[in-house]
Amino acid sequence: MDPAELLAAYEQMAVIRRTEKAAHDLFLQGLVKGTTHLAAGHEAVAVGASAALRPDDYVFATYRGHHHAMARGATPEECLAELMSRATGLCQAKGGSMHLTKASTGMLGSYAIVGAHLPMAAGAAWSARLRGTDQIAVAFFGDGATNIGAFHEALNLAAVWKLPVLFVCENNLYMEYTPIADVTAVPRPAADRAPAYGIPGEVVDGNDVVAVQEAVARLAGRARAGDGPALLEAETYRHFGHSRADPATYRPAEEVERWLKHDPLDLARGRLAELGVAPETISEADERASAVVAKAVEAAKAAPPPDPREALTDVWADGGAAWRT
Ligand SMILES: Cc1ncc(C[n+]2csc(CCOP(=O)(O)OP(=O)(O)O)c2C)c(N)n1
Ligand SMILES: [Mg+2]
Repeated sequence: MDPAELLAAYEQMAVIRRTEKAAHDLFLQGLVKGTTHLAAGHEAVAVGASAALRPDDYVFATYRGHHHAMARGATPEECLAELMSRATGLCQAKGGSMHLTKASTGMLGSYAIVGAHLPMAAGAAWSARLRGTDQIAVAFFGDGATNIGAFHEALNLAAVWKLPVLFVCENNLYMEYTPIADVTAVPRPAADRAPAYGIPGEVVDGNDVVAVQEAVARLAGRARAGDGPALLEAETYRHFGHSRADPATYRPAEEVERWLKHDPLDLARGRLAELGVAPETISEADERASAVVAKAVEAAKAAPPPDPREALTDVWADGGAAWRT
């Protein structure tokens, strides 16, 4: 990334960080309907990958997907309004935190069933190949998904059919409250499984936006050229608990401290300084990010609830209700 690209990536991560903090605060104020799974700490995976993708590529995420939605063009205001069940929400309040979707920018959804979207991403990649485009699909998922059947089924078929799909694991060391290492037979829950399917498996520092961008660009290039899928394991850590108001006390204090010192925003600031970007320029990006999110919070709070008469619109592709009978 050149300095301008890295600064833009930094600002996008700063916006996501502040949006997640706002979502946490709004949840504690009782203004968020349903649960939230915040991605503060995971920003570099979404922003780095997005910087390496084309606008027409497809992205699939999990219930921990706010960062992916925003990296793929959803605004903080749309996301916060969705969390708060407002008419102006990204999915007009029909999705909520766990289902952020923006099909117009290739963000083909956030999925609450662990592992469910990996076969779907393979399907999207297959459709791209049938249609003769050179789009690729990317599925982001947690370390816990690597012990789910759908993960193995998707990898196998994607490898057999050489589909243009990337599987990107956000390994944050925990599946809910269980350390992934306690329930997995290999040290690298994702990358170590890749040889079983004959595809490349790589590990990347998921908190380093430049490293993620470079790895995804390389693996996306392979997939686009017809060389098939790959599996990337991005090491990262969540700053909040698993969901809602989980204080995450099951994580050792030294581990938390170590990872907080390896913060994606700090790393990007260090890289910007190495490239000669002035501290004031970085502060201005932070100020813009704060202003955008503060405005988004106020706009989402002020937005009206959805009209009950629209409860059944946009829930089926043709808008009809024939499927219900
Ligand atoms: C098939 C399935 N089983 C169980 C659950 C309950 N569940 C929700 S999140 C989660 C942990 C997943 O951990 P991981 O894949 O590491 O993702 P992370 O939350 O760390 O991002 C579980 C078990 C679920 N949603 N789907
Ligand atoms: Mg996890």
